Amino acid sequence: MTPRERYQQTGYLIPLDILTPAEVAHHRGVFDRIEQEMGKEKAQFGVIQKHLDNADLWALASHEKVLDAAQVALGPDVVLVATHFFVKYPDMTEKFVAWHQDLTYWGFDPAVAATVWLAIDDVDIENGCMRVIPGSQKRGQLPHGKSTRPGNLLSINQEIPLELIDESAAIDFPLRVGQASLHDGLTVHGSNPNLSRRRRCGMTIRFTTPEVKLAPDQNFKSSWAPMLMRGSDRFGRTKFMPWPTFPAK
Ligand SMILES: O=C(O)CCC(=O)C(=O)O
Repeated sequence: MTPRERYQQTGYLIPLDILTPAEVAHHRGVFDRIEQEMGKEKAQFGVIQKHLDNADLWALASHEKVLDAAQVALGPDVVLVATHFFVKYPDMTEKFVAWHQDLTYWGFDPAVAATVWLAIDDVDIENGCMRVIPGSQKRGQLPHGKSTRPGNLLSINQEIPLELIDESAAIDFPLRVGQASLHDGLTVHGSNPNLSRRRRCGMTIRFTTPEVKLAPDQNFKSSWAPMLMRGSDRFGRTKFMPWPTFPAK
């Protein structure tokens, strides 16, 4: 089975080796600096679209291997729309991510998207790595309500009603720093609290295709930043932003 066939069957691929050890060493301090400037409370869910003005985050969002992964999911023409960090700190043990499907509130037409989840720290069951329900993308869009459990990191506290999910089928997504997973925008996923003494940080890099008409995002309350990263646009539905430029270091 090809990686694309596996992705289409399961709704995900894991693990993908993205960063070399030298790249990991270079990027190790990048999020730490953002966290210091912003504070942990904000950094856990508030680092949104920073690849537009941070050269190091742009290097990650536009990394050749990240784009290769996006093409496995979406085909030759890929559009970067957003980046966002999910961070769970060891001293904030109630924080979790409720079961959800990314596309629910995105207003994409057609509903096509894929996310590369790049591990900024080592992530495992103990520190609350991501979990997915294999094959759940085939169920299409599921209803979402509000979680009654305190600590949901999702922006509008969304959650798929638990009676619609078979949690016993969930697969854990452990990764080493610099590795990534790839998941479909309709794959049901979430994550448990961080019960370790270690931070759990991941960068989501979100992609779609030029065919998709983008509505204003109802979720992050910030705009999509569509950029054509690979391939071409045969549809003319989206006004792409130019790639950001940064002064040479
Ligand atoms: O990092 C997590 O636990 C959840 C990530 C997530 O919901 C996403 O990548 O869409």
